[in-house]
Amino acid sequence: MERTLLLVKPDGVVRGLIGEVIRRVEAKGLKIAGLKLKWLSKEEAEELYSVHKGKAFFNDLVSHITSSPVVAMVVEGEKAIEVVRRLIGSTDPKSSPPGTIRGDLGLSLTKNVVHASDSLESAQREIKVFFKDNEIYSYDRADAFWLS
Ligand code: 3AN
Repeated sequence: MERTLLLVKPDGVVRGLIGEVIRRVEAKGLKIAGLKLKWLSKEEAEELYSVHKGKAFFNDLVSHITSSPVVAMVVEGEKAIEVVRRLIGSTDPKSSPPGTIRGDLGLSLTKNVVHASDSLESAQREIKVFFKDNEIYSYDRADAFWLS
């Protein structure tokens, strides 16, 4: 099964949207294999966003993601990376389609409610920023039969 990292960013946390994001992940049928609240250090944030180093918005990104705790989830399922990316929508919430997390819940490009890994390589790197191997669990959803 594929694993991806999904974050509720500081704007989502302080706006009280943690439950709404988790609800959508669960309702979709994906499995939450790891879950924690974590306040990132500047160094951890720079590692998370290392692919954006040097871009004009890098400092804003790091300063936003370190402005409050985030909720980090390891989400597991068939094609989880692609499925979660579709669930969150496109980067700019103003043009993200209705029905997606960003399309339904936000307006700001930097404060765009959630982050999710965009490739297997990013998922593996990003999960390590938040979770030790023994903090990610294997178990079965009771409705697994109906979702496969
Ligand atoms: P996504 O989060 O959809 O994968 P990325 O990886 O291109 O988008 O960008 C990471 C984050 O950087 C976005 N979530 C957004 O907060 C911010 N970002 C991306 N492009 C811009 C931009 N042009 N101006 C400001 N912030 C941006």
